[in-house]
Amino acid sequence: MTIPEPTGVHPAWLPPEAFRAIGSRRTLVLGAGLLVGTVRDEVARACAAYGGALRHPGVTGDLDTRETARGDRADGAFDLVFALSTAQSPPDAVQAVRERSRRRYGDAGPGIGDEGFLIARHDGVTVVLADEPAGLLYGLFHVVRLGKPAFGAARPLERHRPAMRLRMLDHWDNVDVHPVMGQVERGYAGGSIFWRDGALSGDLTRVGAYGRLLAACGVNAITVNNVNVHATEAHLLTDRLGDVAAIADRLRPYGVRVHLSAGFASPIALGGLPTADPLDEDVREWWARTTERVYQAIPDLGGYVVKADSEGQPGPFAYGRSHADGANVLADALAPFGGVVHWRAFVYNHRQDWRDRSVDRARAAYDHFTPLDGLFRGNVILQVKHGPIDFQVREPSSPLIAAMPATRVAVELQVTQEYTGQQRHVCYLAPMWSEVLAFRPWGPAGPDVARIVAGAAADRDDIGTEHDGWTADETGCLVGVSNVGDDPYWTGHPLAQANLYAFGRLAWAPWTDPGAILDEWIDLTFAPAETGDAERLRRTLHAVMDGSWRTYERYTAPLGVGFMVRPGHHYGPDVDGYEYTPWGTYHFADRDGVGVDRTRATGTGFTGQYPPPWSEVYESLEQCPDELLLFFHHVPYGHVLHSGSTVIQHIYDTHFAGVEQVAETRALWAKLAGAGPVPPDVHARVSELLDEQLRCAEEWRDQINAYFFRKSGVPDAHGRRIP
Ligand code: GCV
Repeated sequence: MTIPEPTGVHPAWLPPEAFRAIGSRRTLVLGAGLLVGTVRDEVARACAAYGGALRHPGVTGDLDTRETARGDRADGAFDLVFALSTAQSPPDAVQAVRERSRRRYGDAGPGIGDEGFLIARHDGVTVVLADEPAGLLYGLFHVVRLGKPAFGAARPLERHRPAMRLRMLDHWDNVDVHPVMGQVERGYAGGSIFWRDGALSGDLTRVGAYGRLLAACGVNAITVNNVNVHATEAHLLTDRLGDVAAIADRLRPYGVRVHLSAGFASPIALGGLPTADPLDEDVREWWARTTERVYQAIPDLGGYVVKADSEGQPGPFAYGRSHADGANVLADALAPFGGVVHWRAFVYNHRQDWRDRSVDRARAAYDHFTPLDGLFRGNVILQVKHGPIDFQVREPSSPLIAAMPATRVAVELQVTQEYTGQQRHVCYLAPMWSEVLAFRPWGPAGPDVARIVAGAAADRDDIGTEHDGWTADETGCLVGVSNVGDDPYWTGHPLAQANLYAFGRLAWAPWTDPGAILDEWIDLTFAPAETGDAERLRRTLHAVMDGSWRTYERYTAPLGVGFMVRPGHHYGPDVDGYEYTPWGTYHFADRDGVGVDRTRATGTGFTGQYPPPWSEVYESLEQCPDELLLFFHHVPYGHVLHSGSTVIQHIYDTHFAGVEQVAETRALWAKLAGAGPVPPDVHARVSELLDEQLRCAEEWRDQINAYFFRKSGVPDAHGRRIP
């Protein structure tokens, strides 16, 4: 197969140079199947560019016709072998690696799983061994990431398996251009790569290239439409199913399965039934029949994603039914085909009375779902946003994650930067996600969020004992809302590509250091040669990106209070924009103080949703971490933080500092102009965006500082100008 490439599109982390190390070597591929074919085609392409040789004997033992022209050279010794563990008469190096694996893992085998692989270097041959074709594909991209060192001195045996079974990106893409939300809801990278103006995109080459990028960072599932399912999009389940099948065809060679966002009221909207009551026999029958047809068209569909009773989407509440009733009817329809329902826990009252201080949006998901623990079918995955509110720059972990022991739980992250600068600001999110995944709801002795989600709580003792991580129970799922569009750089801001890459890598191995992920991304994307320039590039990109999430936090809403964004589009500051609205996102600033009292003693009682020690830590004004103080407590402006500063002075200081850091970032980036591995177009695009980031950061600084100065009357201790 010739791998089609979109034109005029940035190659992201797979430029041809990233394949140099593989492409100049002699490679043997052993095995059959669609994904083995993909491995072969990738190697063939690399060999064509860099002069290496490939051999892929066909299953019958004949040489495959797609062997490279120089395949004869590959007839003898190989530098690199990709082999399925069932391969007959493999070269000695493969036998030796198998033997090593037997000694290490015992006769029962290494437990590679259907996506894992072993890698070792023996006698000058790098061997990648997998039980299933998907493992070889992930092994290939691992070798790409390693580059030249994959072929250096002997490599010890390593076993790599994903922590999460499902590593999934949700696209909030609309088929029709929505009058308010556009082609992609909360999309900051142009239009959709799937849909354009009410129809399937005319050229799906881009979708194939996307699948390739996803496989290279470990993502294996996507949804193709928005969780807000509008009228046209509802039809993807029935008469527009062919469009979904066409997308699935493009992604299948890269091991990426497609899921569909389904509207809960589809039996009415599409089936002409008078009700969508999940306990109604006709409704059950409709879902069963419809799902059967879906699987006839797309036998490997992953399943459905459902947003119900949330922000105007229909749901089971209309019929007096529970969310378990609602999810289970879809789960039953999907079960015969091995499909899953991702049921979103983002359920809250978006029409609350702002005067009513007893209602707390942070409480909603836990209050709705914990009574249902144990009532969901085994193929329901409750998809929980990582924080209790809505992807703010700083939130505590959602207490629901730890409160559903008898339910499969997925955590949802937001790769699209709705509240973190909308891909106009540099904001490398991996450090935030690492914190989210490393949070231990039961304190230091208990499992962290990554393990709870991976279903690996039981074997937590082996963490870190092997560099290949821990064993999950094959049900785990991490979801990210995609930041991709039809923009030439995929993500609008070229540096936002790193967030997409990091999402996949953290879903595969949540323990990975965000700085190390950034290094991988830099080396692949810019494929810098080993020169002084490369070192400078790495240093600069780390200086620009490592701390960018914290910088963004400094110049926006302070101390975990959240929002303060302009309602509607959510870009830029508007301190009181949501204060007197029905959305449940308030900061309660007055002349004396600011913050939301969520304590059990005097507030909404939200702190009680956490197990100890956090229920106590968050309840206590003394113990609550500074960065979440205003999420949990309403305090006077003079309240002294652990840092020694007062709340009001902290607000001033961080807002001045945040803007200075953006200015420094811009100056650092400017120095990369005209030299080194950053192409001029990328440099220019990032420079323009940094100008905008600085403008916007100054606006945030001035509005926040002026607002709190006017409310409190407390001057800045350093006498800086506050407008
Ligand atoms: C898809 C936030 C966003 C909405 C989004 C919603 C959700 O409220 O602003 O655009 O809707 O989250 O996650 O469902």
